[in-house]
Amino acid sequence: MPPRPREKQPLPSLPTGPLEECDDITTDKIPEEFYQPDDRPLEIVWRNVVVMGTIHCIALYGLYSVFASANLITTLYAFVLYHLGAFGITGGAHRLWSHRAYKAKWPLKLILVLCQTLAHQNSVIEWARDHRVHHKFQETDADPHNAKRGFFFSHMGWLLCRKHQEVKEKGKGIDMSDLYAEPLLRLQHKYFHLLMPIGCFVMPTVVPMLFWGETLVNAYCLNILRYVACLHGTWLVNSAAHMFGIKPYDKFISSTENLLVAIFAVGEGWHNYHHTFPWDYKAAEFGKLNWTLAVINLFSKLGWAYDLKTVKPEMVKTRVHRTGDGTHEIWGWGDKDQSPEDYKSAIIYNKSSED
Ligand code: ST9
Ligand code: ZN
Ligand code: ZN
Repeated sequence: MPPRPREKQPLPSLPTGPLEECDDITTDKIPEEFYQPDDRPLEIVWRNVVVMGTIHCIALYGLYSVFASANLITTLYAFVLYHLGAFGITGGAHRLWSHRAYKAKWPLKLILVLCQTLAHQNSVIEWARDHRVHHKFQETDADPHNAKRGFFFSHMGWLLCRKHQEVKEKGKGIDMSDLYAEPLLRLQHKYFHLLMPIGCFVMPTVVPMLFWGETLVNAYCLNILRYVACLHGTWLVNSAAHMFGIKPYDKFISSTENLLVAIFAVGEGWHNYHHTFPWDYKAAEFGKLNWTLAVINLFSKLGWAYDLKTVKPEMVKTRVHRTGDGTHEIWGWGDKDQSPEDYKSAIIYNKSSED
């Protein structure tokens, strides 16, 4: 459907006066009052609504089966697959391929592509394209899951309707040549419609039936439960971690530090840091609750992950000081987390005799 022309509302006049007076304005962010949400009706894709509705019903039955009839080993197996799929998303589609935050040798790339296929969140190339667009145009109409359009839209609603024309227009400008240059990713992208059903649905269902005699219904429903749970774990990063939590690194963006999301999303809940320093392979300042980081570090010991990029602590501190909301753990003189070295080495001008 061709995009309908949109009636433009007059923009509020720009604030005048010296820059210091406009303390909510940074040069690279759109101030709240200048953002005009697109209020055109969404074009719902009913096929996706039906598919998502159906798999959610099956997942609920799977949850019931966990307690009613499934082998304990099938539940443990689903738990392991959740984490493998999650690693394919976080370590692969996200930190390696969307952000190039580290480099990987081919055996690790192969593992990551297999795990990412197990998680079925589209091919790596499609996932990374949407994600790069999200970072570059966050909180605008060009952001595929723009959090300004509400919790449900940013969580899963965006997958149930056609994308905004701006996503496609602005997305064209995103360089994806590095990913198209990788034969493994081209292969996965080209044959995704064959690889995905086998990798995400058939294989995970067949294994419990063949190896420990699980019933087809239990094996299938628990696998769908694992798949749906992993989707929600990921979607929470787009919704909850763009709405609830503190902003120690940049108070001008919507993304937040969210501990619960970090748990479900195996280390991806430190989203205010991540949007501030997207090239950091830790996707967080610290290693707390960061299962993905632990696994990448393990592969780094093997030599399969290398060129791990991170941010100098001084640079983080400078940024915290410039744009943070004041909740950073090292915020403030005398903070319990301020290191004794920092305390001792600080330069204090016009020092009083009080401390
Ligand atoms: C899923 C993805 O769930 C979840 C991603 C979440 C990301 C989270 C990130 C958070 C940080 C990382 C945290 C990880 C945590 C992990 C924790 C794990 C526990 N740029 O898409 P189409 C153009 S997927 C440029 O059909 P429609 C392009 O020309 C779930 N251009 O748009 C394209 O053609 P082609 C399973 C773009 O028609 C054409 O438009 N999958 C861009 O509006 C058409 O593209 C599903 O459910 C762009 N960004 O349809 C499938 N985008 O591709 C759902 C598009 O040939 N998807 N173009 O080049 C769909 O059915 C459709 O995409 C649609 C939109 C209906 C949503
Ligand atoms: Zn985000
Ligand atoms: Zn990212």
